[in-house]
Amino acid sequence: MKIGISCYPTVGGSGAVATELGKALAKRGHQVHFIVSDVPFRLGEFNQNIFIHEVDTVSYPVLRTPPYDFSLAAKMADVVQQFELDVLHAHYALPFAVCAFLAREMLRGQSNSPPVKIVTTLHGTDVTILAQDRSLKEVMRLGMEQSDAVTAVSKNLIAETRELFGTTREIDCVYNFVDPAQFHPEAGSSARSCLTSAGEKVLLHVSNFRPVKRINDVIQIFQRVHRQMPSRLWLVGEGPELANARKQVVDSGLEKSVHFLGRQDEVASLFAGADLLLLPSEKESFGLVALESMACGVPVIGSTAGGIPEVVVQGETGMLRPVGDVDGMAADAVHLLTDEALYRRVSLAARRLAAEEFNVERRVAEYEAIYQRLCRTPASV
Ligand code: GMT
Repeated sequence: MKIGISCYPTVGGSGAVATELGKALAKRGHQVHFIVSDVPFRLGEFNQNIFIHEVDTVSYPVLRTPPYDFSLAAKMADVVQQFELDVLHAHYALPFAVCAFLAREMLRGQSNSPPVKIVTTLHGTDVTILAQDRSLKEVMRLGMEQSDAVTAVSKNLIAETRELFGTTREIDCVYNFVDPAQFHPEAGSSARSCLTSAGEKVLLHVSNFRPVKRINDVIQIFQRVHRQMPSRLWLVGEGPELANARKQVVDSGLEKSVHFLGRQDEVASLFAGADLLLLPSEKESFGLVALESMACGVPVIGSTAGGIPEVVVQGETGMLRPVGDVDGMAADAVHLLTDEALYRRVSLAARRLAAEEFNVERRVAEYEAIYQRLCRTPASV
């Protein structure tokens, strides 16, 4: 099949999932066209089935901001027509689903082939944050209604979407996935030997440092653990809460034990070098980082927000507490780090669950089945 993918290419879980999906589809012999503002950050090595189409924007003094969404829709239409795409897959409802709809409208009546099928994947904050704004909500509703299929990355996100939009439309749950050959336990991690001394435990947090990630809680949990055992905290990523986090670390006197590692493209070895992942988020539709961490055999200490309990099995592959319970999360972390047999059991179970239940092959086949189902049915327009 010929599949177009649009996503945020430079940061965040939705871009990572879209890129890994494109790579996996290309390996399975599909022709994949990324229609994006930039080269996706996880693209990696050359694949002859992958094509990148960068969106150019127009600037003109009358325009206060370049109309990126219109340029994207035009580029989508161009690529659909030129390469005769079967499917346009929008990762994140805004703007991608709506731009895909515009592109299909622009091509209406221009060829004898059936209109391109639109698949929209809801990733989380498109529903839980952006759609809280009434005007954006209605634009997003249009994007969903005009999609031939809508998927969401967890059952919890489907429930939230149904409740917020009052819709009963079919939404397929396709969980995020991981490649266990890429994310796996690693003996003698170089990150660990550079950044820690013998006998120290490593707690890791990876995010885009948005308020929903509760970085303040991450540091508070670490502070409590640090009081009880030699340990380090690795903070990976950047975003609006970074400055506050730096201040909190200094105010807590933890500068020597907390490492701000900034944005990293190659996160697998950082996961593999850690003992625990901290994910105390306020909202989290799935928690791709939790899955990647589990695949590396690193248990998750986190909150019960959103879809996290669908990924992290309480007491088996990690430990979860209600949002904000930093004392409980710190106690769980200490418990896991001090009971060797328990840690080994949880770490093995985490690795197994990630590699089996959330294996890239299994989940990509689900997307493939959706594309095939749509392309067999008559067009919805
Ligand atoms: O976590 C973020 O803020 C980034 C966001 C994104 O859209 O890139 O991630 C969302 O999509 C990921 C991939 O499906 C999910 O694993 C994350 O849980 C989800 N983030 C939230 O719901 C906050």
